[in-house]
Parts: sequence; structure tokens; C-alpha cells
Amino acid sequence: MKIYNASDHIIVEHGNKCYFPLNQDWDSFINHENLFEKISSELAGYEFIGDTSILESKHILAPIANQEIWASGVTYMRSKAARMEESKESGGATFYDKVYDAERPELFFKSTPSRTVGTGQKVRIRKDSTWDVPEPELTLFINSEAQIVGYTIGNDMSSRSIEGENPLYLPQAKMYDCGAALGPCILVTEKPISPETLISIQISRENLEVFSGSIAINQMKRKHTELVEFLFREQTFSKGVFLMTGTGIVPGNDFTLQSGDVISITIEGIGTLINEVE
Ligand code: DO4
Ligand code: MG
Repeated sequence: MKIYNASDHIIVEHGNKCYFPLNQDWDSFINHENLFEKISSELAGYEFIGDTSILESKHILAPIANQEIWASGVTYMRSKAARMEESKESGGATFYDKVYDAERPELFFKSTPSRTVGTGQKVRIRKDSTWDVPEPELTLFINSEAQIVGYTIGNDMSSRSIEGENPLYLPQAKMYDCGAALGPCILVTEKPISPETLISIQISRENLEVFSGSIAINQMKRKHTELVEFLFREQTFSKGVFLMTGTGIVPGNDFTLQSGDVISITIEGIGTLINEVE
């Protein structure tokens, strides 16, 4: 089942049908133990509003209210190789192969709700950056009890010029207004998402495809539960938290985003997150 944060209501989609749940408070609705079982048991009492075509008339927001967004990095071989390449002149390259093999994963604070956009909204590239890419990432929604209860699509917009200049500039490469996108919904599953699930990205410029790629999430070096265990060490998240799980798709070194580019990220079972670059 999927949960949408529409501008006027929370909508639950299940079996091609859409419903309004009784609880219309996003934070308390999503931050629940065993969310799949909870929604399944309540569904009969929800107001039926129509089939999925009703979603086309709705303004869908990012599926977030007061949660933090964190991210993990260098979880795929391709990310390790791209970062080592971009930072070889600064002498920072060696940090990336070390973290890829280390027990402790790279985890960083990615975004606040107010800096995050939903599908159909514009992402930004920094004015002081010369080399920019989207990072398509499966994103976990973890409740305050550290249970992974849902999945969404994240775009970890990144400045490769700033990150490559010095690894200590990571927060500036990663955190800025409209530098994260999330959506279009939260997929709530009974069991963990299939390891065969594909993440795909397509970038178009003036209606022509300029980059595309895809990867299965089973190419990720680390387990989702391992990332969650480290994230919740010495930290609590009273409203739950989103965690981007890292990118396995990085365009070649000759590619940089431009204003007007349209980024479409699809993850099987979740949907497509579409954002134009401002
Ligand atoms: O260490 C830099 C960031 C890594 C990252 O965002 C990723 O691998 O997705
Ligand atoms: Mg990333």
C-alpha cells in the first residue's frame, strides 16, 4: 500500500483504490509501529474516495512533515569510484575506499523538511558550484522505534565540484535550499522490499535524454538494517526519520546538470519522482 501527502488530505492507496484515513496528522500517521498491519486493520473504516485516477487531480507534496532526512554514502561500488576520481587532486580520494570497507558506514545529515521538495517541484543547483548531479536513492522511512516501515524515492542533489575540492566541504556540497527531493509517496510493505528492486534515472534536456541509468538495490554493499542500527546509535527520532541509502548511479565526469533539465527517478513498486532543475 502507498501513502500520499496530498495538500488537502492524507490518501492511502491500496489495491487500486484510494481512501482518506481517519487520522489526518502526517507525523502521527506515519510514525507507527508495524505500520502495514495498523493500516490494514483500519482500512475498512477509512472513507473510500475513488480509484487511483483521483490522484491525478491532487497536489501531491513531499511525504514529510517534521522528520529529518539523513543519508548514507559510498554504499555502492560506483559511488566509491566516482568520489575517488573527483577528489584525487585534493588528496581526499583515500577516504572513500576506507569508508567503503569500514565497519562504520558514512552517515550524514542531508536535509530539513523546509529545504526538501516533492514531485513536480523544482530542485536547485548551487550558484557557487560548477559540477552538479542528482543522486537517485532508495530512501527508508524508519519509525521512532527504529523499524523500517516504508520506502520512498530520494534525490540527494550533490555538488561534485565542492565535494571534490575537499571532503570536509561535504555539508556544503549536500545541504542547501531545494537540494533534496522526496516522493511521490511512502510505500508501506508487509515484508522488506525485494533485493531485485530496480532504481532507474532519466535526465532530459529540451525533451532529449542526456543521461539514463539503472541499478538493482542488491548491488548495495550494506544492509538496510545495518545503516539503521548506526543511525540510531546515540540518537532518537521522535517523529521517525528518512534515510537515503546512497547512490549506485553517477553520470560520467563530462556530465553536469543545467537549469531546465528534468530528472525522473523511478523505483519499482514506489513510482516516479520528477523534478525540474530551477
Ligand atoms: O561521501 C560522499 C557522499 C556519498 C553519497 O552521497 C552517496 O554515495 O550517495
Ligand atoms: Mg548520495
